[in-house]
Amino acid sequence: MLSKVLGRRIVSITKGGEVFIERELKYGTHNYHPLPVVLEKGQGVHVWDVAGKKYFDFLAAYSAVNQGHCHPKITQALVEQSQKLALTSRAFHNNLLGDTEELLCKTFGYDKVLMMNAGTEAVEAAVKISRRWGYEVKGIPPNQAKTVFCSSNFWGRSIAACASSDDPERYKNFGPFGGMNFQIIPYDDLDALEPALSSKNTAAFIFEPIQGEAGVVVPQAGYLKKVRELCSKYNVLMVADEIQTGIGRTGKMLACDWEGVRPDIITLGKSLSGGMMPISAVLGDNEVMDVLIPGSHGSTFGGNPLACKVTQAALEVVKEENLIENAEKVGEFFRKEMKKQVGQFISEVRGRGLMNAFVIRSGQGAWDLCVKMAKNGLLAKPTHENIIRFTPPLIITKEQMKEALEIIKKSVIEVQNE
Ligand code: IF1
Repeated sequence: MLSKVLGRRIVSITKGGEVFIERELKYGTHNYHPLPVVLEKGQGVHVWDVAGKKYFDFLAAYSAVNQGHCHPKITQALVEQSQKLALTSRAFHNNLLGDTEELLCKTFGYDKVLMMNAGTEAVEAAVKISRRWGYEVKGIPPNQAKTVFCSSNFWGRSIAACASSDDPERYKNFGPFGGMNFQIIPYDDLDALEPALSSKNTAAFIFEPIQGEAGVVVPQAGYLKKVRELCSKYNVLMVADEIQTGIGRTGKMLACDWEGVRPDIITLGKSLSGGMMPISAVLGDNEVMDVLIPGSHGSTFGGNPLACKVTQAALEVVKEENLIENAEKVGEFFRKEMKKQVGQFISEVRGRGLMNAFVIRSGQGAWDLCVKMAKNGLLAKPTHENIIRFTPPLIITKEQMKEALEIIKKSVIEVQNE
């Protein structure tokens, strides 16, 4: 069945999916261009569409579902706590917040944590904290603090996130952005880093240890170490956005662990809740985090009892099920197998742990391949015209990965023959 909404022809991969897609197009803003599948169920590494077709989920909600869909332990935490106490606001104490904060601090090795909701809010808070630290600890003159970001960064769609982006899709016609004093330097470029950090009003360098939206861009070996070195040398806060790379995704707890580097601030989100709800966090030591005093920051939902219980369960699952080791091992296997495919069609396979991508040599065709893979039972999403990202849940077994690789290989052959 084909139909048209606002001149757009709808072709659904999911049998009978058109009616759902049409309704979204009619009543929802058109701020996404999803693959035309309509999902209704998820379990572990799989999702099912409304017609009952089963797919491997190789997006895992942009790494929010590291623990797998509807993990029984996290689901149970959510259900039980939602029947007891979901939200108090921070106007009162609750019996779970302190425990959860302690767990987060001890797990990641920092003095203090700020719990928020969306990842964007965590990075936004890190910008505020580092600016205030700049004025009150470093001694930057009022309203002069500079924050340094990288080209092709992605941390959300708030006004500050748009202001720090060099991608017109993010900022076009959303201005003005004047007065933020954000500087954008090339990613993975040590020559650009030192001049930006040495300027005396620089408060923070905010970056992704592996860039996600940019296409799973892994910096050269030694980059993270050098960032640490230069941040320390010039008394600039090193802020690692680990919202996508953190919690085991790259085969270490944090991507910064690959170079044994400890940032001054880290931001976490996504799989901190195993995908159950938006939960994010900012972690740092007292000297930095103590700039927040009553009234300076907060949110209605941040640190709510439901989020606390879910966070505890989500982190326990990562540990109990050895997801970090599994990500490293199965990720290595994925890259080894995919690298055999490098040739006429695929030019490069890159990534760490289970955060991987391949590049299509011709510079286009990622969308068509994703449609083909979906038809063959595997969901992944292009980033740019020619890059496909593969980020399955970290619970994926080697056997499941073998099965998934067959689908990917078969789909690559099929699109080439069309
Ligand atoms: C969308 C990409 C992933 C993030 C990092 C902060 C945030 C994100 C490193 C903000 C969010 C998302 C959001 C999603 C698409 C997506 C994405 F394709 F854009 F690059 F994951 F790969 N820092 N990433 O990656 O977190 O507020 O969304 O919870 O469409 O916005 P959020």
